[in-house]
Amino acid sequence: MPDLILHHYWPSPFAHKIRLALGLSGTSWKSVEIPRVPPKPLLMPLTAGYRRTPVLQSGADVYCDTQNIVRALSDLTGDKRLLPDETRGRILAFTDWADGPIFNLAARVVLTSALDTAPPEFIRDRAGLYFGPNWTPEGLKSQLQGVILQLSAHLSLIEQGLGDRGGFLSDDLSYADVTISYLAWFIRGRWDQGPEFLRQFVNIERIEREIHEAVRDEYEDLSGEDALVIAKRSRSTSPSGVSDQRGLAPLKQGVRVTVKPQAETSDPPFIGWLRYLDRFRVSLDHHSTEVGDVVVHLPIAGYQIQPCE
Ligand SMILES: N[C@@H](CCC(=O)N[C@@H](CS)C(=O)NCC(=O)O)C(=O)O
Repeated sequence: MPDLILHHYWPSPFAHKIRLALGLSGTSWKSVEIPRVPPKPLLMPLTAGYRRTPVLQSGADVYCDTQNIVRALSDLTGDKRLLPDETRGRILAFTDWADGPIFNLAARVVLTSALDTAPPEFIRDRAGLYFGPNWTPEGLKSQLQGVILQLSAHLSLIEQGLGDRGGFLSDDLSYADVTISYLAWFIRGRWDQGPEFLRQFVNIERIEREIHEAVRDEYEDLSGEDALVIAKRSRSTSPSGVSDQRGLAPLKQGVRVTVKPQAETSDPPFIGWLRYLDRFRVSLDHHSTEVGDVVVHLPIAGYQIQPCE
């Protein structure tokens, strides 16, 4: 297996989730630091337009979105700790929910509290990604109390689902617990009232602590330029083929498609040639002068795939 290269920045909560997942599975990795806001000139040649953080590269294969990254990570490494066979579906359904509504509420709290202190271009960029085009600072502020109540209700469900030992869906800690941990890490580190707010969730705090104690951080720095050279010198190991699409008008292998998040966001569309599609993943052939031919992998859930006219 080629080295796993994580394109990320340290304060990113979604990147933190994947750093914890790499650590829990005992996988060593290379760290490429990318900017927190565009332009991202050493990332975009790899991703067919995907701009979010993190991105996992393995040679000429580029995995976007953490649900997809963690599946790839366990498939590439053979690790069974993150997603044990018997609970894989339950864990990924749980983390899909946690990354959606719960993260969105946490991001609202963090961004609303940072409205008067963070750089305005950062706030504009993130609000466009998470809240769509119609957000206003006043609207965010007036909703803050209700948003905190919602966040608390969601976390209370997780707290109720946890005992005083073991993980959320298994005796041993899994990717479900990594996900609980990154949410707590984000709320604790980026909201001034976060540490006090989290005190009501003793078992979430326990999971956060146990995961951070369990992980081994084994990484080496790599430059963005070197990561592009690695992609250019490598060949994708991804399969090709479009599986049965359950009776729908079939998308044909080789057609040019756009892929866009289903939610209302300011993300640009990602464009490439359809190479592979199964029940969970869509893979696009992508070419740029900096990297030659690479394959960009995205999850299907949460993304709208359409042939280009
Ligand atoms: N659904 C994506 C969400 C990733 C995401 O929103 N990441 C944030 C950073 S924590 C982001 O991309 N922010 C904008 C950026 O880095 O340009 C995933 O699971 O990877």
